[in-house]
Amino acid sequence: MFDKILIANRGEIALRIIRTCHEMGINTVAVYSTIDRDALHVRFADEAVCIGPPSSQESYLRPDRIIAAAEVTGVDAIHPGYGFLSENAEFSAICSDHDVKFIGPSPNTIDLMGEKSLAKKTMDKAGVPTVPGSDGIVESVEEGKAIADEIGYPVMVKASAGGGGRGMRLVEDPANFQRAFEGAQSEAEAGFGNPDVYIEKVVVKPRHVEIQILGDGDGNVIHFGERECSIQRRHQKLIEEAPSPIVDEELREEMGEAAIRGAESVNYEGAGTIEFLVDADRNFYFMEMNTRIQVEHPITEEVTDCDLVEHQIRVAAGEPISDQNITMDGHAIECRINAEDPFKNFSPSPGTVTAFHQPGGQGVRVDTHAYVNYVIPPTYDSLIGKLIVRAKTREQAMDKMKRALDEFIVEGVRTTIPFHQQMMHNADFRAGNFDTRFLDNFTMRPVEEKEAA
Ligand code: MV4
Repeated sequence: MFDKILIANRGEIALRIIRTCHEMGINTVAVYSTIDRDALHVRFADEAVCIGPPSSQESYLRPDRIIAAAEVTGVDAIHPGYGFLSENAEFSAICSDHDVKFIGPSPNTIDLMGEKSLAKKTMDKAGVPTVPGSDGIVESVEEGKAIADEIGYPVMVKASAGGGGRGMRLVEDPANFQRAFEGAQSEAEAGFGNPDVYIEKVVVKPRHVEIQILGDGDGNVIHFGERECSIQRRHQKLIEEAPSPIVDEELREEMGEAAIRGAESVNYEGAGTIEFLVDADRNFYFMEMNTRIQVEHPITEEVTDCDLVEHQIRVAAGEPISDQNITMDGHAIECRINAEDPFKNFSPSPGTVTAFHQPGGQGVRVDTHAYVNYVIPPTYDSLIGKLIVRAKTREQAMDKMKRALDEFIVEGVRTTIPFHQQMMHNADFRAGNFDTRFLDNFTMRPVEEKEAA
């Protein structure tokens, strides 16, 4: 097992990783930018190294500075968390060049899954259901139009280097095809330096259901059931839950088997997520694979009673997967608490947290790096905490979430807490009646302010 791990991240996920390391008796090294010098990950790690100014480009995204910190402190491994360098194949390769274990998949696997069209082909070959569409990259408008005519409109033009909703165009009819196709190509070129696009039939009113997997790099893969990304806004997830209200034991087994086939076909190592679109008839189709630990991993931990970060560390250290019999029990929900104003289009609300009280009680978990007088920098993402509840049933979990949200006090900045309170009372959400477009038809009900903020 490793003696010392460097955490190449900040915020709640850095704390999350440090916690598991310390439970495993592993020493930790934090890295931080100058604006994070008072952050809790710096305080809770055994050692900390400053890696640059606030800009991510000059700090958390600098492989050279992170490797220098790793060499100075003599770590065995680097945990990248999510975001930043977590899905950067080059960084994974640089780590292995410096004899530091990257806790995650190989550079080849990261590259393969990052190239969405190739990832889809790989999954298709492994027998994972995919959405009908082009066989890989489409080179010209004429070729694209012919494919669209064959599969039928509406179609989706997707950037192969994109993902998470970036570089995607919906085309309703042939008259709009050329504009959408060329628009997607130039957006992809501008955004990712790669104009490649591919085409798929549109899955209407899809739901986003993903399977958590873990591979040991020797062809053994297990799954931890599904999560549903219930409520999202402009591809930003706000509420996730496990299990999905539309997945029963039979569908779980089918999707789990498909995810395992896909991951085994690439000898997957580490934790990963296979994302599916699920249509109204509960057909499921591969969408993307994430090669990192995800923000919403705690809901899976709560219903499977596993520590996914511990699993990541153990497979990275070369241990075989021990837990072969994972089952889901109960229901977990996560609400993302962002420093954003839900009454003002979720506009960012950085600043000083003047009061902070987090909820507790049975079945309540808060993963956060915030504290009283913490200054939320405007520099990074707006996530300041995750409120996770777990109960026997979905209904009880929603009621517990309501209660926990009522106890959550954050003053000095606006947060998404009022949004979540309204969602927990929303009849459609409560009935499990939603899809990925739910928020298109939702506006916040204005509420009386208890007090001026
Ligand atoms: C789709 C789709 C419908 N049909 N593909 C959005 C994120 C990117 N990973 C893929 N996305 C979608 N792909 C086909 N063939 C609808 C979406 C989509 C979506 C998916 C998951 C969660 C939220 C979404 C919001 C809008 C569109």
